[in-house]
Amino acid sequence: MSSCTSCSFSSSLLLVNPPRRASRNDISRSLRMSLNNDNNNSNFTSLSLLNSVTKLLWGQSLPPGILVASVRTAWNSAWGLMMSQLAPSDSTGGYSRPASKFRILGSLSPGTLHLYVGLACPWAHRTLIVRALKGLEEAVPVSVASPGMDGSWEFKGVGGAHLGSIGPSLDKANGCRTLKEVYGLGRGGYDGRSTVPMLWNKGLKNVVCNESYDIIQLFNSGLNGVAGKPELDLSPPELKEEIEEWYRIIYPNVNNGVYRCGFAQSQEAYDRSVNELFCTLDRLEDHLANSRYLCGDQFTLVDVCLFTTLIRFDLAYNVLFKCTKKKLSEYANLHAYMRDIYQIPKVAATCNFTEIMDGYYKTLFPLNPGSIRPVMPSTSDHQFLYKPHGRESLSSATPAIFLY
Ligand SMILES: N[C@@H](CCC(=O)N[C@@H](CS)C(=O)NCC(=O)O)C(=O)O
Repeated sequence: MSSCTSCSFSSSLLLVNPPRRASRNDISRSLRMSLNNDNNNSNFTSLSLLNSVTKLLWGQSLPPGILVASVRTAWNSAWGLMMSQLAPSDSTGGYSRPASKFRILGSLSPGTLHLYVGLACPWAHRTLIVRALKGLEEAVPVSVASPGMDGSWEFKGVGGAHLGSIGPSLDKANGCRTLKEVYGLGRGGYDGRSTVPMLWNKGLKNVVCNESYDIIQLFNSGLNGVAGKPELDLSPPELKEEIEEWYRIIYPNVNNGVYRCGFAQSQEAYDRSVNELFCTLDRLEDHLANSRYLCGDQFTLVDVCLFTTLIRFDLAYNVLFKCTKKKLSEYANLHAYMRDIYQIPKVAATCNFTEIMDGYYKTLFPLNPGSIRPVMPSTSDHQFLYKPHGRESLSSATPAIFLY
């Protein structure tokens, strides 16, 4: 007979010992024991205290009604408080992403740049892809941060590469322990959000930019003097308008759209976001039936922006952000398009699935309090992503990305 976890949970709640009155000595002995047991692990102290008091007052467990009602009230209040600070919302409970503080203004001296990224982050992933495709690895060295327990970025240098992909590192430019410390080194200090990607000027010891869209434009055309592939243009003048048009669609509805689903703080806000996300995916699915990339035959910056969300979709957003209407693997054209991009030389090495899954399921604590990481879907597996995509036939000529 198979056992059902929900049944065993509720039956354990019903195992209530007959209550007995606890003496003052009982309570103080129990509290002392619980504190001694927890000396090495302060995280569990309050939980053990609660357990001890509960056992003395009610036996093995709290009456189920009191337990559920009190945990629900405490959890809802804590969740509301955390979400209001981590994921600011508008008056309808919809997620409202804070604007990036550091934008690129004017020209830069290339010899002094250093890039900070985190591998779970789709915005940072954009910069790693364009850096690799343009051959900027030597000109713009990179430090790879990992998520810390409190959700901020730290340099631990451990975690490792996944199937030959890039892995976490220490801070190679400033030797800092956290990204917050690096931001703080900048002129005038800084106490705001310390986000990745972040481009740092080593000579001036200053933050240059922390907006991914600015950074990928700079990498594409602003550093050609030091790029290994200066001829490759991922935003050619004749496609600029079309690229911007697509970006105006995919940024709010897909790139930020998945976050709007996951960070929604009301049913109404979630319903609106999930509807806009899937309507846009349906539209992209139709478009990609006859077009190899978003702007026809040419792979551009807007494909990079779409790719970094798609590659995380079934791994994280489908489950954790409740983007559940469909899996990406159910969209034949979008999934093949994603595989096509994954197979462009150097792109696969920028995708670290272990870091992506750990980053989302273990760090976004308010959305996954138990930190349990689900099993990876087989359609997101490296071998599956290398299967033939059959999209060459949609190109009338060899795309520029394969020429240089
Ligand atoms: N608009 C920014 C967004 C960057 C961003 O939100 N990065 C997240 C990781 S996915 C981050 O570093 N969050 C840390 C924090 O908010 O403290 C961009 O596109 O570069």
